[in-house]
Amino acid sequence: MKKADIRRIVEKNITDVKIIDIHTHLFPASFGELALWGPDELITYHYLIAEAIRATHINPSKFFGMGKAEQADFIFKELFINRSPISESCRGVLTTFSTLGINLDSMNLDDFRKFFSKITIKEYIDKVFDITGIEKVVMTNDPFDKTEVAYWVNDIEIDKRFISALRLDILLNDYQTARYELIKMGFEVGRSLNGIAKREIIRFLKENIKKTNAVYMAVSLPPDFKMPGKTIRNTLLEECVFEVAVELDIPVAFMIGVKRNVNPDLQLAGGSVGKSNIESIEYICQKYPKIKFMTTMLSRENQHELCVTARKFNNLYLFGCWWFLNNPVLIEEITRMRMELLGTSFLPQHSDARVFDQLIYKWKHSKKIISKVLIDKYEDLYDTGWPLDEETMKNDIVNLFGRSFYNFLKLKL
Ligand code: HDL
Ligand code: ZN
Repeated sequence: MKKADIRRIVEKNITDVKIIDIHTHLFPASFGELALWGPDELITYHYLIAEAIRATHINPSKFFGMGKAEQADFIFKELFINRSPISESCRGVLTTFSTLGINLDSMNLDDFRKFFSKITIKEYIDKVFDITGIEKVVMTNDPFDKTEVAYWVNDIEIDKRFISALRLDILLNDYQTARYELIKMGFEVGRSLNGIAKREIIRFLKENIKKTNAVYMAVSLPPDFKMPGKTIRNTLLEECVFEVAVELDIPVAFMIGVKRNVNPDLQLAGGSVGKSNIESIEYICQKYPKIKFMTTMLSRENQHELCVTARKFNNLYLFGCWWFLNNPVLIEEITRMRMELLGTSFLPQHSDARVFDQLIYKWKHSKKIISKVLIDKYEDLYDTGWPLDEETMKNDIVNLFGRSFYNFLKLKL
């Protein structure tokens, strides 16, 4: 192989690779109003709401008083017409439209809406999976979300491309609310978190994992999350969640560093980021060697120490450039750091998509950056004289876009 072949081989294999997207907020078409798609959902993504309110100083309650189409018209005019749509979230919308073959010349949102009026959601989901090469998406399934739970009750048919993950934010971050709901669901969880309550919570976890066929349990945690320590959350984690993780050999995903409602006026767009405590990760990996911990942290400042920690514990699996890190400059920096410290034993990206259309731009943008990093790393490798070959490179790329998720977590999907 010549050094000049590396670019072509990497670009071809990254273009063709089948993707497993291990963290999204997507639902199959059978979940009705929960399955979001189309230009108005795409343009009113909470990232763009935050940018539009910042740019225009519109009163948030005035903005949220508008209907969905009116909000989309407002954002489109303010961020895509009156200003250069140069932010990553704006650029993403345009990447999606142009990848779908929509001509942007008119920059007329009603024109763009016409494209979507001719296609059903099922046809569109097939089209998006086809364009992106995504094989599976992992959902975020909240057992306390009444709207979602209603869909699970009547034995709904689940599109095989959608895999479940049990999201435990309410249980672990708002136990009083969870306890109240658990009692209504028929679980015996009294005032104190005693033996009976813990057994009932374990039953709740196992029943929901079984019902949804969840492949991991996940929780997002604030920057002040600390283990060890005598808190309700830590007791629930160590004496319920981790018990189930060991018994069912199911991974636990920690997503650490989110400050919810820093500006509540922005609703879902009001969350922010804080540097978190890496010693807590060291503690859980050390104390629970049988549990596989998938971890992503939201603060850029945590990334290097997280990579080093992953070198210390082979039950720690890093994934994605989450949320405020899902920008080209940080995806490149973090992917380089991980590859140089961990080889290929991590998952560079997940989409976090809430709207189907986002899969198109989030993956197109990330593939371009991961490709650039890989070409650079392979060229460095080539210079050592190591006999690089196309098969090995292809295998690395298949791993980096999802197979390592299966292998590391021994998932038989
Ligand atoms: O907690 C999470 O899973 C985050 O991804 C939030 O859903 C956040 O609002 C988001 O969509 N980030 O991309
Ligand atoms: Zn998410």
